[in-house]
Amino acid sequence: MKVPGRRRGLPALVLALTTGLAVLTNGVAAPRPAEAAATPVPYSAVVPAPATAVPASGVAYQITSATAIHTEPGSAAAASIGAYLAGLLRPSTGFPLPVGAATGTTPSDGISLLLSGAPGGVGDQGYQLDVTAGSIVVRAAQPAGLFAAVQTLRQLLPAAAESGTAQPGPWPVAGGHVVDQPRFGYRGAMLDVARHFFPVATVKRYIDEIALYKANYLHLHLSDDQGWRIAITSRPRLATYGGSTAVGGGPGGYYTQDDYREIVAYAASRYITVVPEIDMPGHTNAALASYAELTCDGVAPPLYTGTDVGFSSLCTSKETTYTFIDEVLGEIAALTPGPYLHIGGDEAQSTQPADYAAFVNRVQQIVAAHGKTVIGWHDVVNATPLPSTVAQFWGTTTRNSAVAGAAQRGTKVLMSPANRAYLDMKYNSRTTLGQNWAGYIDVKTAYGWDPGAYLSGVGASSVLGVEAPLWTETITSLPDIEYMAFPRLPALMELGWSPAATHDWTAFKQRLAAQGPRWHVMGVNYYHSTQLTWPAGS
Ligand code: NGO
Repeated sequence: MKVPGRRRGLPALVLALTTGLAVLTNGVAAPRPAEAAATPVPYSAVVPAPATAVPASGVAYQITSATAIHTEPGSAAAASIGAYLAGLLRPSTGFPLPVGAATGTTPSDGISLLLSGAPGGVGDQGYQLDVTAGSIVVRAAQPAGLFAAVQTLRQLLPAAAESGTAQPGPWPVAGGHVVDQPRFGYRGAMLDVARHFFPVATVKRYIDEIALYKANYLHLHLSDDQGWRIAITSRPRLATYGGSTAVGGGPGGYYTQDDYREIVAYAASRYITVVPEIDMPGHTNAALASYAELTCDGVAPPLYTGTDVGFSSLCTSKETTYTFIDEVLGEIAALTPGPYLHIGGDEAQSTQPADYAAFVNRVQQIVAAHGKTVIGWHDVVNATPLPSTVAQFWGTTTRNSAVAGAAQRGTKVLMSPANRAYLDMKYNSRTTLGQNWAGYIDVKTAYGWDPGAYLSGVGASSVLGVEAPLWTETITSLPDIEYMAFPRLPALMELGWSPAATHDWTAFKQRLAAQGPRWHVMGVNYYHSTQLTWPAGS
């Protein structure tokens, strides 16, 4: 498939920076004002918008060859976040940026990442950031807060800081005081690796990209009609046969358990928790094709490479089905440190409603027995959700009485309205990738809703957070993924992180467009939405 948009190589950019030229969107080099690189990025350019940020005008900290990174003494987590920050900045700055344990509680130089002295309100994921001419000091209650602060700090540096090769600098960070914490605890991205399979390296790159916008969950849609993508020791044919194809008939693929562990560990190093999904009882043709005993008539269907939905079902009346689910979910639970197992549950059109409810209720018990919490697509509210079960809303209306009723009874809702949050929807009629069954979603539509007040009868206290799903019927490569996720994913992560009071399209579209030069330097193949005014270098 042809890759839409452009993907400009780094050499052109390096040349532009070293010659004092900026590359415009049409590829023509234009003079870069001498002072531009020295002007610090304002706090108003950070995505997601911090809860509070008070700039100190005229003050800046300069990262120089003398800058050291000091981390909380005795904290291996803080030390590795320090190493991560140094690893990000060493290639572009060329500075040594040594990382060591902080010596006092009131640092007077360098960049400090401390787990003491944060205001109580920052919680488990928030942080305080103070930038003066002499130092940068981050304080958080938990390492996740330090990691979030590092993402803010990255965005306060010139875009060239993201380069993999040495750049001239300078490297100012605007002075100011930030106290920041998320509105919702769960901010996720979903990648469908079933319709098309993506190698570990692609998933890692996507993890790095979503981390920059403070996502803290990665939901992997690991099975569907067209492919089973994780090796299960007790049922090897799921991966070797069920994983052998993809939409359109390509070769498919699957993660070994070591691959999956590698993804989980990499995500954890970015403070992202993996949520594995095994979709059931529908969306199961790949499993049924692999093991005939999972069908009611005992006949395995052929592998499927089309894009229809709703035709397959595990046999809900057979005990062997539940033995299978127990074995599969048991292995996945053992590989997954995070709290959630996603059981799908969507579009079970080939299962009778009563059978569906009984099935979901039983699978909830299996998941609980493996010590995990269920997430299901919101169809699961048609069963009897356990108090802990999370319903992921994927509808296209702002009214859903079954979901609202469940929320009133205590069910938490994860918001992924398909006409706002689905990254596989086309931007407009000219977008070559993606689908349009839920409508077109340009950035303004992706940003223009309030997760805490969107669904009638589902108030903010019932909302666990926001997730941006990317289904991959038409998506086959990393550039495709990037093109659909950027710039919409940062918009959705801002809805999940930033206080409702910051919601303002006019201000948002400026800070979002300010990310363009950063994506350019990072080599992200993003969509240049005409709803934004992209700055030079985007
Ligand atoms: C639906 C369907 C998926 C499709 C997706 C495409 C859900 C939850 N089930 O979303 O199987 O891939 O739309 O947009």
